[in-house]
Amino acid sequence: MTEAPERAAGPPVSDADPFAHGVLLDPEPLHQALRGAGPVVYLSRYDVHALARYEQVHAALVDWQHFESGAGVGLANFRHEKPWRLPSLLLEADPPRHDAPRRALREILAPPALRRLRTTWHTVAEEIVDQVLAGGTEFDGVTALAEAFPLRAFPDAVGLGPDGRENLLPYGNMAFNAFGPRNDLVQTDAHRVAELSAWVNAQCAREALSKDGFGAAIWAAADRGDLTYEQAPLVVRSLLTAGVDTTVHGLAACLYAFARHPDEWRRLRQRPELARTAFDEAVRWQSPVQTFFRTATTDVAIAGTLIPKDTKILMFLGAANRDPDRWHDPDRFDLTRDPSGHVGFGMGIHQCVGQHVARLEAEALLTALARRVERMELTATPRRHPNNTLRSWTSLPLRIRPTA
Ligand code: 8QM
Repeated sequence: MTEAPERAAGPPVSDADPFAHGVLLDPEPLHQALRGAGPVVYLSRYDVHALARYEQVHAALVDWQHFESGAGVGLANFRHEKPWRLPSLLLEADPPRHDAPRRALREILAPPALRRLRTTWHTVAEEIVDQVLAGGTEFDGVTALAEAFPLRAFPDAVGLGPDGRENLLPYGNMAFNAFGPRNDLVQTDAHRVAELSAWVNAQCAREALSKDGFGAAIWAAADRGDLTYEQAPLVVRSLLTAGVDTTVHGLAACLYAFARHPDEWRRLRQRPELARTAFDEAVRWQSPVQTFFRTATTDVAIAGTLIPKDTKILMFLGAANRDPDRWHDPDRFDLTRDPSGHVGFGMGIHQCVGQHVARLEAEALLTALARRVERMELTATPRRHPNNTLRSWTSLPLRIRPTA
């Protein structure tokens, strides 16, 4: 009896480096090659199996029983390597330990809990847009809008004090690099790990937080016994790690999309209620979080390829979000499509718990812009910033035409 040929041959092998600067800055060519090579590709450089097609990425995301998060969702396997910080109780945990923190945070960030933020954030967004337009019609969309708005709205909503907020983006950049290999991007920030971690950890204490924010709500969940007092500060830390850079680069993706697609901006201006769909379509199209790993809990087959127990699987969310077998004309930013089902927020039990917060931020900023801006265009090539996980930007040089 001979083995089935595909089994004997094993999966296609690639020596590509998904974390090389060139690939991080322009990932689509690699994504296309990996999707084309097969449902599973072995990446020899990192000794991991990779998934780039929607079907397999989706299947791995929803199967937490075979693909665990507790061994870390980066390249490092926490069963063999010491993590750079205490593991997250949400992202880097599996049921049953994952469930109480998840339930507590889900309630705190659910749409009903966000209702009182809506008016505040629409006002903040209008102030920021007015202020930017008062300064002229040419500006950098990253600093003036994509960073400025969430950096004002979100830390206030968490209840952070006024000092040290400039540490949030560098901390996030470091944390998202840490999911990748220990390459030059990780080395560059190595001298700031202790300082930035100390600042973030200090902000998670009850005394550091206002009485009425998400942070206080997390501590109140501990008072009710929904969380332990040991868990509360780590759940606050999740907000500070996951809640800033992701939104900044999601909003930057929106600005980039609309600057490149003036017809879609016209459509949004006619129907501002499309703002949330526009944000999800931008998240699909750009995938601010590009990749995450899982670890096989047992020997498990994916599309006929054996993934050995305790080895890492790399999921290309960005590639799945542009898989032509799932999406019509996937490279097109298109407000008439239904982007739901994209895996830019993940899928399954770990799917982004802050997605309603992110959508509310996007809705506030995009509707404020839609009211004041008739057209936006790029005046120079936008610049991306390489990060091992995030598709991030340093500048989007924009020129806008204000409404009459
Ligand atoms: C990524 O610390 C955390 O809990 C955490 C960090 C990063 C993320 C999620 C959670 C997905 C945005």
